[in-house]
Amino acid sequence: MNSPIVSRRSLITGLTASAAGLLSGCDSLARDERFRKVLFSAENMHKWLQRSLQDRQALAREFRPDQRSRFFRGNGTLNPNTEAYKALWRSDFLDWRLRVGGMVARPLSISLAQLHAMPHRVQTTRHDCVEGWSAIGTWRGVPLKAVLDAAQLSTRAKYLVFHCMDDMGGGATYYESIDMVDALHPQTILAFALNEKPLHVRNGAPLRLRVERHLGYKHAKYLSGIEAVADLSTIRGGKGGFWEDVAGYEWYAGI
Ligand SMILES: Nc1nc2c(c(=O)[nH]1)N[C@H]1C(S)=C(S)[C@@H](COP(=O)(O)O)O[C@H]1N2
Ligand SMILES: [Mo]
Repeated sequence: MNSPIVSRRSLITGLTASAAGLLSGCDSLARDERFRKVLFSAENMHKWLQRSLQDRQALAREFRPDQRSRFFRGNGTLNPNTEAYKALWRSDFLDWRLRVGGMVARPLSISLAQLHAMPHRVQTTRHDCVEGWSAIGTWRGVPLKAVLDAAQLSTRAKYLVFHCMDDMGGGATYYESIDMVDALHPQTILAFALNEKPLHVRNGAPLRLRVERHLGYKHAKYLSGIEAVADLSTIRGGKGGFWEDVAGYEWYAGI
């Protein structure tokens, strides 16, 4: 491995001698124009990654309250209708808790009153459903980041899984997941109000996710818990969401 040829090649390419050794049989590689382009593209790759991160941090368009749809329709589950959900609804969700667990230092169990006491964000945005309809509504909720900070999210966590209370059949509840870029996005909120009224059952009472740079199915309604994980492959069907698992929907639904 310490032949003069290898060390000269590793000087030229900046690779270690052993890595350069893997390129054996391509002695003229470093002089090859195409190879130089590959080297330079590492720099381009960095610029590209930087740019796409900035794209993902960009805000979704916000509207004026007078631009709202007169009726914000519901889609998917319109009422979970389980005994457990009905009992929570009857008591005005007083006994409901949002559990925050998984890769956090401080697991939380948060009441609606506690969420109301946290900082709020209000945003009027357009919801786009893959089924071909859109609606503009004003959402009020707690930035997800505030909840993650309170729970002391581990730096090793890569995704958040949102568990819901509605049974999609055979005891399988709806669920969704997002990565940390979306989790920390300023418009990603846990919403408890729509158009300045407590969430209607149809729209996800008592709490639903708003992740404004994504299509409708990512916006999990009827939340019961948030789980921080390093890997989605061991969660449920492994594809990161109910429709991803059963119908092949894209996990990344960015708009
Ligand atoms: N728990 C749960 N969340 C859900 C769904 C669902 O069926 N169950 N449907 C999704 C889809 S496909 C859309 S378009 C939106 C609809 O939100 P809305 O009912 O407030 O219009 O919720 C999303 N979140
Ligand atoms: Mo949807």
